Amino acid sequence: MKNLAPAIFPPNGIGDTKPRNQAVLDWAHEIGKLTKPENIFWCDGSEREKEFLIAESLKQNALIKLNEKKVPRSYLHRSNPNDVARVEKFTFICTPTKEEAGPTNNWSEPAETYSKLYELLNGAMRGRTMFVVPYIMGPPDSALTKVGFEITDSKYVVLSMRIMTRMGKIALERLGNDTKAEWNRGVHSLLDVNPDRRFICHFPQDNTIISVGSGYGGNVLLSKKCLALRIGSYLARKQGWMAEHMLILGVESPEGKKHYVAAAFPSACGKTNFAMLIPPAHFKGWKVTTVGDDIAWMEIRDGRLFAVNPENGYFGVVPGTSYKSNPNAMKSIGHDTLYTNVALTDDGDVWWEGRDGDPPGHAIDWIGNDWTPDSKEKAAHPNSRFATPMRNNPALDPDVEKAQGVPISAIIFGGRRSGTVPLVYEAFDWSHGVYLGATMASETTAAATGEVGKVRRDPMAMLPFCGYNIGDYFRHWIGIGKRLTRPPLIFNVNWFRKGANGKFLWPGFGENMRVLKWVIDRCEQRGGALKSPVGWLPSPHDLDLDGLDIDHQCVADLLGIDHEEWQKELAEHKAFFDSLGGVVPNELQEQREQLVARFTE
Ligand code: OXD
Ligand code: MN
Repeated sequence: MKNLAPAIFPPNGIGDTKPRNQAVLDWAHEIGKLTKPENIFWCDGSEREKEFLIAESLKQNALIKLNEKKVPRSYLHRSNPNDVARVEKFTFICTPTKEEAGPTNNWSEPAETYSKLYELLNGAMRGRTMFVVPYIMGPPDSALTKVGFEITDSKYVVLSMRIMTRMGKIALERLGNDTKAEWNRGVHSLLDVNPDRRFICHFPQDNTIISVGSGYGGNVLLSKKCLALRIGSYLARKQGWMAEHMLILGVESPEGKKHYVAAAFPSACGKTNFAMLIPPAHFKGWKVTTVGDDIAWMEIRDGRLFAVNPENGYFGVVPGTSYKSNPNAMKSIGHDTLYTNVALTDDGDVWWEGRDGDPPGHAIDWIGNDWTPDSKEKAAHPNSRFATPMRNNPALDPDVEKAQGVPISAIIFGGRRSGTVPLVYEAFDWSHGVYLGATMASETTAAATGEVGKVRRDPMAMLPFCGYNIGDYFRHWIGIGKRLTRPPLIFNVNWFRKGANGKFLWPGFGENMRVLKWVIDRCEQRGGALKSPVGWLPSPHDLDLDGLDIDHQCVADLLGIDHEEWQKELAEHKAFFDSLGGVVPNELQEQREQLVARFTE
């Protein structure tokens, strides 16, 4: 096997912070015996460690240093072209029975899967360094926070984990010496980055993840999709909390009244943009702040939902990011950022499709080939990414580290739908809201391999991330609602509706503040709405559209409910529930029947 990650040899004082917890040591020893690395590097999260890893990565061409004046302290990594997105086909939930994984997951028997993976891992780190990365997910003092360890043979993974998690000594301290304490075991090896040997396997009962054959963030930063969502959702159900694919933002009015909102949109549907929204000039005095851009962990306190962002950084899609679409993201990724698969300009800057200004006359594309504006290929891969510390965000919420999290006033579901679904509407109550989440759908994007642009049902944006039976997941949502005395209001949004001419009807980006404002008005019990079969709909004058160049017909089209389209939609809801083979709880079947009935009233 070609050695894709030759060993590195740290000087004394780097790479030698061994954990004291015997359970961790035993596990690392076992994985070392199996993978047979040249040496073991125990990470501590220090600056010295980072400098050393960067220097070695530069020597091995795993990173390219960017122009220090243009993007200080930032680097470019190019992945293998066969390895640019999450691979849902090769992602498995390995529960003792297939029923526990449910109809929406690939299932594989745990014992057989362990033995297949151990065979692949046998000797896989020969000539490589095995890194042991301790990290926590969640604010340092939160009760929701979890400890994880990731073993990897990739320096890029270690450097990314430094950005995306609170990594190093902080985790060793949090775990302590208790050999019975809960912590996640993550093993990752690049192997030879061959799609035929690419498996992302989760063993929820063992709190264990094994990922082989990939170097792409969503498959290998095991803290994120694997722990915080798949294993996280399994633990959350068992322990009575929620792990969701949601951004969290704060909205503060000019009078200083603040609400927090969580929103679930599928991958690459604008969660990062929404979380960093800058209100348009018309909303003078309003402020939006970011708690998180991808994942929310929520628990019930005083009858309310409180949320924390388990992550420490943003792993966002680069193409389309600009001062027009997301100025705060542009400021965030202007320094201390690790880019993957964007283009490199001749002056050592980065470039991507959709960046402000003219394209460069010449660049090196994401694969490493010459590129000019006349090239047929894209300069940056459509799923090229940035990893940037959340502290780079000028709009970071001041309570992002708060142990108890932030109280959630509203939950928003949304997808990318060119037709049928109105710009915004509100559920009648929690159960109806769960139905909105359970039936949401979106056109697929480049964040996962497969066909792009195909409408698929993606319940709560968790289809690729729910680590157990989706029917039980729906039941968990309904059960949470019963425990809430002050539940958040639930909404559905669709920024992507198109008119007859095929053009988007809604300007999106910062203008989404107008929809957010209506959501907040509803939370404050002052926003107007009309009862429709699908839920509470704003009438055009309930939305603050002052100063927006949009004609009446556009607004009517955005908010319209086309009964014919909805008949099709209702049939699709039924087909989706039927496809799940009897796991859908009665409450949601009843919601569907009520929705059908409302259309005949
Ligand atoms: C992500 C994803 O990277 O959802 O956040 O794919
Ligand atoms: Mn995501």
